[in-house]
Amino acid sequence: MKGLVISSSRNIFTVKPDALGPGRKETLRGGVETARKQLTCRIKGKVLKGVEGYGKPLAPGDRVCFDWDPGHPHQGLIREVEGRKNLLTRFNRQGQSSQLLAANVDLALCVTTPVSPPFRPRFLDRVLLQADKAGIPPVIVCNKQDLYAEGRADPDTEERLQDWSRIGYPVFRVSARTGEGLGELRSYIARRFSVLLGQSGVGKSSLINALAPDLHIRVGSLNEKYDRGNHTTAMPVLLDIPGLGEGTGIIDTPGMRRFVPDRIQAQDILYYMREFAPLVGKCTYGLSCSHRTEPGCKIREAVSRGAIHEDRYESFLRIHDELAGSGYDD
Ligand SMILES: Nc1nc2c(ncn2[C@@H]2O[C@H](COP(=O)(O)OP(=O)(O)OP(=O)(O)O)[C@@H](O)[C@H]2O)c(=O)[nH]1
Ligand SMILES: [Mg+2]
Ligand SMILES: [Zn+2]
Repeated sequence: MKGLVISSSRNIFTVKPDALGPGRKETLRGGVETARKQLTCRIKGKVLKGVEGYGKPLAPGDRVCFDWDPGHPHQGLIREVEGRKNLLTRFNRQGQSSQLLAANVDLALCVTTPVSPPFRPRFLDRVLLQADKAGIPPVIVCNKQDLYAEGRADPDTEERLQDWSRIGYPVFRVSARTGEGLGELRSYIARRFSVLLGQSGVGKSSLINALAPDLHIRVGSLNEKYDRGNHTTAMPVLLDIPGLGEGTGIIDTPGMRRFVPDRIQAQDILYYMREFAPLVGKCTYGLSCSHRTEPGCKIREAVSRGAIHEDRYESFLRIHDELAGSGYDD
């Protein structure tokens, strides 16, 4: 039997079995009713082939093959994960391992706010880097537009949004509270699988509620409120959103305080920063240029003529230093 991973907590996975065709009801214990439900699954044996080296080996969006668990009635044993189209991860400092956030998605919705929590462009630059590395097209969603009217918004926000847009990222300005801008976002994500990413409190879960008020999912998943500052029990979860068209799904992820890029070597960052990438290797010192003090540096030249925003350059320097110093690259 095959199914879709909805969420994972420790070594327990929630899997939605594929709908069974006519005449195949009996193969799924409990009949067709079970086919629509979510099943609790464990992994057969100790490790899942091909996905060693991760804290939790499966992410929402993974497709798995499973059998019935002889030891646990109505539960499954996962024996295999199907090849992934893509995989979004981040580096977990505490666990010193990759944390899987989402698999097989079409879009990464990177959520930010002009204030409350404070606008943090550097956090977003890290998320954009990771999504581009994973080959998942990122989209920027600036939520809480209603706060502009209150005059509390960080004045840098609009400038950075325009710059991200200039370098090729779609930008949506929305408010989960007033509904502003949600129509466009709704049509953009319809019939696709997206993952929501962002700091705690930017309104990821509120956006899901606003985008799909008619959600028919388990109340537990929808109402589950991730404690800010305490992410021990929080986990990414896939929500089915049939109201936006067949095949629409969103993976809600726990709010993160920091985003440490995963499985990217310091010297490769520039390949995944869109406006830097065409300049790689063009400096006078070629690939050995650190883009800091060397004469004939094309990156710094691009910064001074405005082709690279100063703040993106600053993001590059900081991410580089963090990855170069951490020693976990593989
Ligand atoms: N003013 C305003 N507040 C909003 C908006 N969207 C969400 N909020 C508020 O922001 C707070 C956080 O919203 P959540 O949806 O829980 O944020 P989250 O990103 O899911 O947070 P985590 O689950 O901790 O990662 C709540 O108090 C919301 O009511 C908005 O568009 N405008
Ligand atoms: Mg949330
Ligand atoms: Zn250089």
